[in-house]
Amino acid sequence: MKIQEVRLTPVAIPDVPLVNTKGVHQAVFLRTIIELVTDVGLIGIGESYGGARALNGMRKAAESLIGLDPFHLNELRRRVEQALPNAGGINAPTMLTQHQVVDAVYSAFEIPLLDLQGKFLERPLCDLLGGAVRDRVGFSGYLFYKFKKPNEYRGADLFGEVMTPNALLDEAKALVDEYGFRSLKLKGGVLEPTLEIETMQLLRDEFPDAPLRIDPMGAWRVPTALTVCDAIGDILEYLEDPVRGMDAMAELASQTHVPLATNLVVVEFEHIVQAYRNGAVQIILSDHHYWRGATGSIRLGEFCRAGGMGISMHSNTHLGISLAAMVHVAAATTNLTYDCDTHYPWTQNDIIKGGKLTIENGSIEVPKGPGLGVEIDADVLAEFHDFYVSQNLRDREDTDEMRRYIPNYERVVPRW
Ligand code: GKR
Ligand code: MG
Repeated sequence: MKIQEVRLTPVAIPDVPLVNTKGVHQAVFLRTIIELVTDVGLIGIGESYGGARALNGMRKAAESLIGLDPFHLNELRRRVEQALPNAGGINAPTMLTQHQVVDAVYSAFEIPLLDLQGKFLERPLCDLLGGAVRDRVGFSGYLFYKFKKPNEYRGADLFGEVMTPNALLDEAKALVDEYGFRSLKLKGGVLEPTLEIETMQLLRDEFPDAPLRIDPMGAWRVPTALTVCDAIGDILEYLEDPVRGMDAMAELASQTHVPLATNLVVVEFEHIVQAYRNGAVQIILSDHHYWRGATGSIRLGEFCRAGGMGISMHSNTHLGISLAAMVHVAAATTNLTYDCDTHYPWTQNDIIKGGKLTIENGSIEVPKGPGLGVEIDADVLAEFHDFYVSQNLRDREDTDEMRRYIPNYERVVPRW
Protein backbone atom coordinates (compact mmCIF):
# COMPACT_ATOMS: atom_id res chain seq x y z
CA MET A 1 0.00 0.00 0.00
CA LYS A 2 1.44 3.38 -1.05
CA ILE A 3 0.20 6.99 -0.94
CA GLN A 4 -0.76 8.18 -4.41
CA GLU A 5 -2.48 11.49 -3.75
CA VAL A 6 -2.77 14.02 -0.92
CA ARG A 7 -5.98 16.08 -0.72
CA LEU A 8 -6.08 19.07 1.60
CA THR A 9 -9.44 20.79 1.96
CA PRO A 10 -9.67 23.88 4.17
CA VAL A 11 -13.11 24.51 5.65
CA ALA A 12 -14.75 27.35 7.57
CA ILE A 13 -17.37 26.42 10.17
CA PRO A 14 -19.69 28.86 11.96
CA ASP A 15 -18.59 29.52 15.55
CA VAL A 16 -19.98 31.45 18.51
CA PRO A 17 -18.25 34.33 20.38
CA LEU A 18 -16.50 32.44 23.18
CA VAL A 19 -14.29 34.76 25.22
CA ASN A 20 -10.79 34.02 26.51
CA THR A 21 -7.72 35.85 27.78
CA LYS A 22 -6.62 36.82 24.29
CA GLY A 23 -9.96 37.99 22.95
CA VAL A 24 -12.92 36.20 21.47
CA HIS A 25 -13.66 33.53 18.88
CA GLN A 26 -14.33 34.76 15.36
CA ALA A 27 -17.61 34.12 13.54
CA VAL A 28 -16.07 31.07 11.89
CA PHE A 29 -13.30 28.68 12.80
CA LEU A 30 -10.94 27.12 10.28
CA ARG A 31 -9.90 23.49 9.89
CA THR A 32 -8.13 21.46 7.24
CA ILE A 33 -9.52 18.08 6.22
CA ILE A 34 -6.88 15.65 4.99
CA GLU A 35 -7.43 12.70 2.65
CA LEU A 36 -4.57 10.37 1.72
CA VAL A 37 -5.47 8.27 -1.32
CA THR A 38 -3.63 4.95 -1.78
CA ASP A 39 -2.95 2.62 -4.68
CA VAL A 40 -5.15 -0.07 -3.08
CA GLY A 41 -8.27 2.09 -3.08
CA LEU A 42 -8.24 2.92 0.63
CA ILE A 43 -8.40 6.58 1.71
CA GLY A 44 -7.07 7.69 5.10
CA ILE A 45 -8.65 10.77 6.65
CA GLY A 46 -7.61 13.36 9.21
CA GLU A 47 -8.36 16.86 10.49
CA SER A 48 -5.98 19.59 11.58
CA TYR A 49 -5.54 23.34 12.00
CA GLY A 50 -6.92 25.57 9.28
CA GLY A 51 -4.72 28.63 9.82
CA ALA A 52 -2.40 29.74 7.02
CA ARG A 53 0.93 28.64 8.53
CA ALA A 54 -0.24 25.12 9.31
CA LEU A 55 -2.05 24.77 5.97
CA ASN A 56 0.98 26.04 4.05
CA GLY A 57 3.17 23.57 5.92
CA MET A 58 0.85 20.71 4.96
CA ARG A 59 0.81 21.92 1.36
CA LYS A 60 4.60 22.14 1.21
CA ALA A 61 5.09 18.67 2.68
CA ALA A 62 2.26 17.01 0.71
CA GLU A 63 4.33 16.13 -2.35
CA SER A 64 6.90 14.31 -0.21
CA LEU A 65 4.23 11.84 0.95
CA ILE A 66 3.77 10.36 -2.52
CA GLY A 67 4.96 6.74 -2.53
CA LEU A 68 5.04 6.53 1.29
CA ASP A 69 4.02 3.24 2.91
CA PRO A 70 1.35 4.16 5.52
CA PHE A 71 3.04 1.87 8.08
CA HIS A 72 6.27 3.88 7.94
CA LEU A 73 5.67 6.66 10.45
CA ASN A 74 9.39 7.26 11.07
CA GLU A 75 9.80 7.83 7.35
CA LEU A 76 6.89 10.29 7.48
CA ARG A 77 8.74 12.25 10.16
CA ARG A 78 11.95 12.24 8.09
CA ARG A 79 10.13 13.45 4.97
CA VAL A 80 8.22 16.19 6.81
CA GLU A 81 11.41 17.48 8.44
CA GLN A 82 13.19 17.44 5.11
CA ALA A 83 10.35 19.25 3.36
CA LEU A 84 10.10 21.95 6.03
CA PRO A 85 13.55 23.11 7.12
CA ASN A 86 13.51 25.99 9.65
CA ALA A 87 9.73 26.15 9.35
CA GLY A 88 9.12 27.91 12.67
CA GLY A 89 5.76 28.03 14.42
CA ILE A 90 2.14 27.90 13.34
CA ASN A 91 0.60 30.45 15.68
CA ALA A 92 -0.26 34.12 15.30
CA PRO A 93 1.83 36.50 17.48
CA THR A 94 -1.11 37.09 19.84
CA MET A 95 -1.29 33.41 20.78
CA LEU A 96 0.21 32.50 24.14
CA THR A 97 2.32 29.58 23.04
CA GLN A 98 3.90 28.32 19.87
CA HIS A 99 3.62 24.95 18.17
CA GLN A 100 6.22 23.88 15.65
CA VAL A 101 5.09 23.61 12.03
CA VAL A 102 6.89 20.27 11.68
CA ASP A 103 5.10 18.83 14.71
CA ALA A 104 1.70 20.08 13.49
CA VAL A 105 2.29 18.80 9.95
CA TYR A 106 3.63 15.43 11.08
CA SER A 107 0.62 15.12 13.40
CA ALA A 108 -1.81 16.11 10.64
CA PHE A 109 -0.54 13.33 8.39
CA GLU A 110 0.03 10.68 11.05
CA ILE A 111 -3.67 10.30 11.85
CA PRO A 112 -4.70 9.52 8.23
CA LEU A 113 -1.77 7.08 7.99
CA LEU A 114 -3.01 5.33 11.14
CA ASP A 115 -6.53 5.44 9.71
CA LEU A 116 -5.15 3.66 6.64
CA GLN A 117 -3.31 1.10 8.74
CA GLY A 118 -6.53 0.40 10.62
CA LYS A 119 -8.57 0.13 7.44
CA PHE A 120 -5.97 -2.17 5.89
CA LEU A 121 -5.90 -4.43 8.96
CA GLU A 122 -9.63 -3.97 9.65
CA ARG A 123 -8.89 -2.87 13.21
CA PRO A 124 -9.87 0.30 15.12
CA LEU A 125 -7.15 2.95 15.36
CA CYS A 126 -6.76 2.48 19.13
CA ASP A 127 -5.60 -1.11 18.47
CA LEU A 128 -2.56 0.34 16.71
CA LEU A 129 -1.75 2.26 19.91
CA GLY A 130 -1.74 -0.76 22.18
CA GLY A 131 -5.50 -1.20 22.42
CA ALA A 132 -8.27 0.56 24.31
CA VAL A 133 -8.19 0.38 28.09
CA ARG A 134 -11.70 1.87 28.29
CA ASP A 135 -14.81 1.48 26.08
CA ARG A 136 -15.93 5.07 26.56
CA VAL A 137 -13.91 8.24 26.98
CA GLY A 138 -15.06 10.85 29.49
CA PHE A 139 -15.18 14.54 28.53
CA SER A 140 -15.57 17.58 30.75
CA GLY A 141 -18.20 20.20 29.97
CA TYR A 142 -16.16 23.11 28.60
CA LEU A 143 -17.73 26.33 29.93
CA PHE A 144 -17.05 29.72 28.40
CA TYR A 145 -18.10 33.25 29.14
CA LYS A 146 -19.41 34.53 25.86
CA PHE A 147 -20.94 37.44 24.04
CA LYS A 148 -24.28 37.33 22.32
CA LYS A 149 -23.68 36.70 18.65
CA PRO A 150 -24.25 40.00 16.81
CA ASN A 151 -26.25 38.35 14.02
CA GLU A 152 -27.00 34.85 12.83
CA TYR A 153 -25.68 35.28 9.29
CA ARG A 154 -22.80 32.91 9.90
CA GLY A 155 -24.68 30.39 12.03
CA ALA A 156 -26.92 30.43 15.09
CA ASP A 157 -25.91 31.55 18.56
CA LEU A 158 -25.97 29.39 21.69
CA PHE A 159 -27.11 30.68 25.10
CA GLY A 160 -26.90 34.42 24.16
CA GLU A 161 -24.70 36.56 26.40
CA VAL A 162 -22.99 34.74 29.27
CA MET A 163 -20.87 37.32 31.10
CA THR A 164 -21.83 36.88 34.77
CA PRO A 165 -21.37 34.06 37.29
CA ASN A 166 -25.11 33.31 37.28
CA ALA A 167 -25.37 33.26 33.49
CA LEU A 168 -22.38 30.89 33.41
CA LEU A 169 -24.12 28.63 35.91
CA ASP A 170 -27.18 28.52 33.62
CA GLU A 171 -24.94 27.61 30.69
CA ALA A 172 -23.38 24.82 32.77
CA LYS A 173 -26.80 23.45 33.74
CA ALA A 174 -27.91 23.42 30.10
CA LEU A 175 -24.75 21.63 28.94
CA VAL A 176 -24.95 19.09 31.76
CA ASP A 177 -28.64 18.46 30.96
CA GLU A 178 -27.92 17.91 27.30
CA TYR A 179 -24.68 15.92 27.47
CA GLY A 180 -24.56 14.51 31.01
CA PHE A 181 -21.09 15.94 31.73
CA ARG A 182 -19.75 14.74 35.05
CA SER A 183 -16.85 17.19 35.28
CA LEU A 184 -16.59 20.85 34.27
CA LYS A 185 -13.88 23.16 33.01
CA LEU A 186 -14.20 26.95 32.98
CA LYS A 187 -12.25 29.02 30.49
CA GLY A 188 -11.22 31.77 32.89
CA GLY A 189 -9.05 34.87 32.62
CA VAL A 190 -12.05 36.80 31.32
CA LEU A 191 -13.80 38.44 34.28
CA GLU A 192 -12.23 39.91 37.42
CA PRO A 193 -10.77 37.03 39.47
CA THR A 194 -13.31 37.62 42.26
CA LEU A 195 -16.13 36.98 39.76
CA GLU A 196 -14.44 33.85 38.47
CA ILE A 197 -14.01 32.63 42.05
CA GLU A 198 -17.75 33.27 42.56
CA THR A 199 -18.51 31.36 39.36
CA MET A 200 -16.56 28.33 40.55
CA GLN A 201 -18.29 28.44 43.93
CA LEU A 202 -21.70 28.50 42.22
CA LEU A 203 -20.64 25.50 40.14
CA ARG A 204 -19.51 23.65 43.26
CA ASP A 205 -22.83 24.34 45.02
CA GLU A 206 -24.85 23.17 42.01
CA PHE A 207 -22.66 20.16 41.16
CA PRO A 208 -21.27 18.99 44.50
CA ASP A 209 -19.61 15.85 43.11
CA ALA A 210 -18.25 17.14 39.79
CA PRO A 211 -14.48 17.53 39.40
CA LEU A 212 -13.94 21.21 38.56
CA ARG A 213 -11.10 23.03 36.80
CA ILE A 214 -10.43 26.56 35.67
CA ASP A 215 -8.02 27.67 32.93
CA PRO A 216 -7.29 31.43 32.85
CA MET A 217 -4.51 30.93 30.28
CA GLY A 218 -1.83 32.91 32.08
CA ALA A 219 -4.11 35.85 32.95
CA TRP A 220 -3.02 36.05 36.59
CA ARG A 221 0.18 37.07 38.34
CA VAL A 222 1.51 34.78 41.05
CA PRO A 223 -0.02 36.72 44.02
CA THR A 224 -3.44 36.72 42.29
CA ALA A 225 -3.18 33.02 41.57
CA LEU A 226 -2.30 32.41 45.23
CA THR A 227 -5.41 34.34 46.29
CA VAL A 228 -7.50 32.17 43.96
CA CYS A 229 -5.84 29.03 45.34
CA ASP A 230 -6.67 30.12 48.90
CA ALA A 231 -10.29 30.81 47.95
CA ILE A 232 -11.13 27.79 45.80
CA GLY A 233 -8.05 25.55 45.70
CA ASP A 234 -9.84 22.88 47.71
CA ILE A 235 -12.68 22.54 45.22
CA LEU A 236 -10.42 22.16 42.15
CA GLU A 237 -9.15 18.92 40.67
CA TYR A 238 -6.50 21.08 38.98
CA LEU A 239 -5.69 24.64 38.01
CA GLU A 240 -4.68 25.04 34.38
CA ASP A 241 -2.11 27.63 33.28
CA PRO A 242 -3.00 30.15 36.01
CA VAL A 243 0.18 32.19 35.38
CA ARG A 244 2.22 32.84 32.29
CA GLY A 245 5.50 31.04 31.58
CA MET A 246 7.45 28.16 33.09
CA ASP A 247 9.20 30.27 35.76
CA ALA A 248 5.97 31.77 37.09
CA MET A 249 4.34 28.32 37.10
CA ALA A 250 7.31 26.97 39.12
CA GLU A 251 7.12 29.90 41.56
CA LEU A 252 3.41 29.32 42.09
CA ALA A 253 3.80 25.54 42.36
CA SER A 254 6.31 26.00 45.17
CA GLN A 255 3.69 27.91 47.18
CA THR A 256 0.47 25.96 46.64
CA HIS A 257 -0.78 22.41 47.06
CA VAL A 258 -3.22 22.83 44.14
CA PRO A 259 -2.07 20.66 41.20
CA LEU A 260 -1.08 22.79 38.20
CA ALA A 261 -1.82 21.65 34.64
CA THR A 262 -0.62 23.09 31.36
CA ASN A 263 -1.07 23.23 27.65
CA LEU A 264 0.96 26.45 27.40
CA VAL A 265 4.37 25.88 28.94
CA VAL A 266 4.95 22.22 28.05
CA VAL A 267 4.07 21.71 24.40
CA GLU A 268 7.10 19.79 23.12
CA PHE A 269 9.04 16.82 24.48
CA GLU A 270 11.99 19.15 24.94
CA HIS A 271 10.02 21.13 27.58
CA ILE A 272 9.21 18.17 29.82
CA VAL A 273 12.60 17.81 31.45
CA GLN A 274 12.71 21.46 32.52
CA ALA A 275 9.16 21.33 33.88
CA TYR A 276 10.02 18.18 35.80
CA ARG A 277 13.24 19.64 37.25
CA ASN A 278 11.66 22.83 38.51
CA GLY A 279 8.37 21.25 39.56
CA ALA A 280 6.39 23.71 37.41
CA VAL A 281 3.51 21.37 36.52
CA GLN A 282 1.86 18.27 37.86
CA ILE A 283 -0.37 17.52 34.85
CA ILE A 284 0.46 17.86 31.14
CA LEU A 285 -2.29 18.12 28.55
CA SER A 286 -1.78 15.99 25.46
CA ASP A 287 -3.16 16.92 22.05
CA HIS A 288 -2.54 14.72 19.03
CA HIS A 289 -2.61 17.81 16.75
CA TYR A 290 0.81 18.94 18.02
CA TRP A 291 2.24 16.26 20.36
CA ARG A 292 3.60 14.42 17.30
CA GLY A 293 0.37 12.68 16.55
CA ALA A 294 -1.37 9.82 18.29
CA THR A 295 1.88 7.92 18.85
CA GLY A 296 3.51 11.06 20.34
CA SER A 297 0.55 11.51 22.68
CA ILE A 298 0.89 7.95 23.92
CA ARG A 299 4.64 8.54 24.46
CA LEU A 300 3.80 11.71 26.39
CA GLY A 301 1.66 9.56 28.69
CA GLU A 302 4.71 7.38 29.39
CA PHE A 303 6.89 10.43 30.13
CA CYS A 304 4.24 11.67 32.56
CA ARG A 305 4.08 8.30 34.24
CA ALA A 306 7.87 8.22 34.58
CA GLY A 307 7.92 11.73 36.05
CA GLY A 308 5.05 11.10 38.47
CA MET A 309 2.86 13.58 36.57
CA GLY A 310 -0.73 13.21 35.42
CA ILE A 311 -1.93 13.48 31.84
CA SER A 312 -5.13 15.10 30.60
CA MET A 313 -6.20 16.16 27.09
CA HIS A 314 -6.40 19.61 25.50
CA SER A 315 -8.86 20.77 22.87
CA ASN A 316 -9.23 23.55 20.35
CA THR A 317 -12.34 24.16 18.27
CA HIS A 318 -12.72 21.07 16.09
CA LEU A 319 -14.95 18.72 14.12
CA GLY A 320 -15.77 15.04 14.40
CA ILE A 321 -12.68 13.59 12.69
CA SER A 322 -10.49 15.24 15.32
CA LEU A 323 -12.90 14.10 18.02
CA ALA A 324 -12.78 10.49 16.82
CA ALA A 325 -8.97 10.65 16.89
CA MET A 326 -9.05 12.18 20.39
CA VAL A 327 -11.28 9.34 21.57
CA HIS A 328 -8.98 6.64 20.14
CA VAL A 329 -5.89 8.29 21.65
CA ALA A 330 -7.58 8.80 25.02
CA ALA A 331 -8.87 5.21 25.01
CA ALA A 332 -5.30 3.93 24.59
CA THR A 333 -3.59 6.35 27.02
CA THR A 334 -3.45 3.99 29.97
CA ASN A 335 -2.68 6.58 32.65
CA LEU A 336 -5.22 9.20 31.52
CA THR A 337 -7.28 9.63 34.67
CA TYR A 338 -9.02 12.95 33.88
CA ASP A 339 -11.94 13.71 31.60
CA CYS A 340 -10.69 15.21 28.33
CA ASP A 341 -11.46 18.70 27.06
CA THR A 342 -13.59 19.18 23.98
CA HIS A 343 -15.11 22.19 22.22
CA TYR A 344 -17.49 19.87 20.35
CA PRO A 345 -20.75 20.98 22.03
CA TRP A 346 -20.04 24.48 20.72
CA THR A 347 -19.81 23.20 17.16
CA GLN A 348 -23.19 22.91 15.50
CA ASN A 349 -22.03 21.37 12.22
CA ASP A 350 -19.92 18.48 11.15
CA ILE A 351 -18.55 17.10 7.92
CA ILE A 352 -18.73 13.43 8.90
CA LYS A 353 -21.35 11.03 7.58
CA GLY A 354 -24.36 10.65 9.85
CA GLY A 355 -23.90 14.03 11.55
CA LYS A 356 -22.27 14.76 14.88
CA LEU A 357 -20.88 12.08 17.19
CA THR A 358 -22.96 11.50 20.31
CA ILE A 359 -21.86 12.58 23.78
CA GLU A 360 -23.91 10.70 26.38
CA ASN A 361 -23.43 10.68 30.16
CA GLY A 362 -20.44 12.92 29.54
CA SER A 363 -18.63 10.35 27.46
CA ILE A 364 -18.19 9.06 23.93
CA GLU A 365 -18.04 5.45 22.88
CA VAL A 366 -14.78 4.44 21.24
CA PRO A 367 -15.59 4.11 17.51
CA LYS A 368 -15.35 0.50 16.38
CA GLY A 369 -13.32 1.33 13.26
CA PRO A 370 -11.84 0.24 11.01
CA GLY A 371 -9.31 3.02 11.52
CA LEU A 372 -10.91 6.13 12.96
CA GLY A 373 -14.41 4.71 12.43
CA VAL A 374 -15.80 7.91 10.89
CA GLU A 375 -16.13 8.89 7.24
CA ILE A 376 -16.36 12.19 5.39
CA ASP A 377 -19.66 13.34 3.89
CA ALA A 378 -18.29 14.67 0.58
CA ASP A 379 -21.25 16.99 -0.10
CA VAL A 380 -21.04 18.65 3.30
CA LEU A 381 -17.27 18.94 3.01
CA ALA A 382 -17.67 20.69 -0.34
CA GLU A 383 -20.26 23.04 1.17
CA PHE A 384 -17.97 24.12 4.03
CA HIS A 385 -15.02 24.42 1.68
CA ASP A 386 -17.07 26.80 -0.49
CA PHE A 387 -17.90 28.70 2.68
CA TYR A 388 -14.13 28.93 3.43
CA VAL A 389 -13.46 30.26 -0.07
CA SER A 390 -16.17 32.87 0.37
CA GLN A 391 -14.76 34.06 3.74
CA ASN A 392 -12.14 36.74 4.03
CA LEU A 393 -10.44 34.86 6.84
CA ARG A 394 -7.27 32.77 6.74
CA ASP A 395 -6.10 32.84 10.38
CA ARG A 396 -7.47 32.78 13.89
CA GLU A 397 -7.15 36.21 15.48
CA ASP A 398 -9.08 36.46 18.76
CA THR A 399 -7.62 39.85 19.73
CA ASP A 400 -8.69 41.68 16.56
CA GLU A 401 -12.11 40.06 16.83
CA MET A 402 -12.45 41.38 20.40
CA ARG A 403 -12.19 44.94 19.08
CA ARG A 404 -15.47 44.43 17.23
CA TYR A 405 -17.11 44.10 20.63
CA ILE A 406 -14.83 46.36 22.71
CA PRO A 407 -13.20 48.89 20.35
CA ASN A 408 -10.39 49.95 22.71
CA TYR A 409 -9.58 46.39 23.85
CA GLU A 410 -5.93 45.72 24.63
CA ARG A 411 -4.65 42.21 25.07
CA VAL A 412 -2.71 42.18 28.35
CA VAL A 413 -1.44 38.85 29.69
CA PRO A 414 -1.17 38.65 32.66
CA ARG A 415 -3.92 41.16 33.35
CA TRP A 416 -4.50 40.70 37.08
O1 GKR B 1 -11.14 28.08 22.45
O2 GKR B 1 -10.76 30.01 23.34
C1 GKR B 1 -10.52 28.83 23.23
C2 GKR B 1 -9.49 28.19 24.14
O3 GKR B 1 -8.89 29.17 24.92
C3 GKR B 1 -8.45 27.42 23.36
O4 GKR B 1 -7.93 28.22 22.33
C4 GKR B 1 -7.33 26.91 24.22
O5 GKR B 1 -6.29 26.42 23.43
O6 GKR B 1 -8.89 25.34 25.15
C5 GKR B 1 -7.63 25.75 25.08
C6 GKR B 1 -6.90 25.70 26.40
O7 GKR B 1 -7.14 24.79 27.15
O8 GKR B 1 -6.05 26.54 26.66
MG1 MG C 1 -5.59 25.38 28.57
